[in-house]
Amino acid sequence: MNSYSNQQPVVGSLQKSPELIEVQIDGIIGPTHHFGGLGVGNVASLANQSKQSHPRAAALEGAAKMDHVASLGVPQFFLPPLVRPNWDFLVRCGWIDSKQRFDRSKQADALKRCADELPTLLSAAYSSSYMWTANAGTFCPGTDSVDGVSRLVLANLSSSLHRGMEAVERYQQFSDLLRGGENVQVCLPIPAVDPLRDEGAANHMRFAAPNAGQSSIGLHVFVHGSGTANSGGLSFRARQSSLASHTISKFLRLPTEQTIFAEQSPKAIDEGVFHNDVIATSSRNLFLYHADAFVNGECLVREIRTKYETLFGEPLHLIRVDAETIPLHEAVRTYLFNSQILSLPHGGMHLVCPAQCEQSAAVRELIGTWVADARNPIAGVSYVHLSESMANGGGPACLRLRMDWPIGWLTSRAMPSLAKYRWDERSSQKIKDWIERFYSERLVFDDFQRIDFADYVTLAVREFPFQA
Ligand code: SUG
Repeated sequence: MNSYSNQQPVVGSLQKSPELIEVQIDGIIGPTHHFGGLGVGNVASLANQSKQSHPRAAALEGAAKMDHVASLGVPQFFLPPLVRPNWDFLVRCGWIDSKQRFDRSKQADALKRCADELPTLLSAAYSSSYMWTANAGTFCPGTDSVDGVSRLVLANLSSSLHRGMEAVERYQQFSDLLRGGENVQVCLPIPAVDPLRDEGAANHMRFAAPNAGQSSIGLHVFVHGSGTANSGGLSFRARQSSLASHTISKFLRLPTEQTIFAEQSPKAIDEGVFHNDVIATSSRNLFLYHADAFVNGECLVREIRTKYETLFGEPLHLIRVDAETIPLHEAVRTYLFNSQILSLPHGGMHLVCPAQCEQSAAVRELIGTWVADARNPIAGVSYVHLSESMANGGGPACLRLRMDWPIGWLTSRAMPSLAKYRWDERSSQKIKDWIERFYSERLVFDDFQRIDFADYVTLAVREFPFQA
């Protein structure tokens, strides 16, 4: 076994692709979407624990966001929901014997006992957290890696009880999505152990030249939390470890001059910044960040700027938001930095912000100044309602994995699954019909202990119109 035993066979020949296109891949919000209070350091999830959820409205909100992004001319894809409850998880936690896992009366008994005795585990087994696809993994196009191979490394999500189970199923889905792709590997997560806890693209930013045709390389910034617990007696634990970020950068075969590591401010983590994408974001030549996001923030920004200008010979647009303008807690409440920055096909960038940003006068005005300022690439803004996902700490950018694909993939006949998972008018309508048919309007924790409910939500996912 060599040191890259996690590596999958390379498909196709080694060839650098000259041009990349940014695509968005959203996870469909599942029929068991609920408020389990499971999000580590996630203040919205903790505050809304046990409230009644609205799975149908949640899934339709997610679908409306995809409709909107696709209508802007941006390539939009989706991933099917996963089957929940996750019986493998319940077997491994000892609630049902593996030989009896298909026995309905044993299942019914397991659900009831787990609900009574360790409800948190049952909530995790039913979680729809796979919907936040930004945490699925970290992608690097072959244009950036020293061996010219594009890689997606799935995230182990080992900080969270309910999220650590997503990776294997997501690995299968991404392998299907990218099947036949030239020179690409979908890779299993790095080991799911505490020192290697990895949260995927939510803690990663890729900077690039302003126009895709100019230069295809990228500058990668990996963001991690502090080593152990937060300093100063603070309460939330960092989800991404430094060792995981370094391991992923090596796995992706990135050259040192295209890699930067940054540390999240413990104070920000403690105010609910459980992922970097809650407080900073980027796209190509734009860096949008809160002044209190990082340890030694100004030093980091200088490093990013210097490396960027050396690599691309172009200025980097920096937009810094100070605490006096938007305090950390307001940034977290409105999820301003979790807006999606889209590069539109005819030029310019467009922000897709949570409706909470529009409802805050200070944030709305600030966004207005960015749009009006012709010196930065932001040309427009729209606001989307994601009330159910937001109540679990998931904004527009959490719901999607952004990937810079070689442009040829979009028309490649060798990649049949891309058409299957493309979000267009036809798939959108079929999926919305399926949501209307199967999703309940309201859901509370007690539903989880009913075997007929478990059967029903399992059937719903099996009837999803676009299966792998
Ligand atoms: O991991 N919420 C998710 C939200 C993920 C947001 N993603 C990004 N920032 N990219 C999380 O904390 C809450 C589930 C619950 O409480 O039931 C949850 O998992």
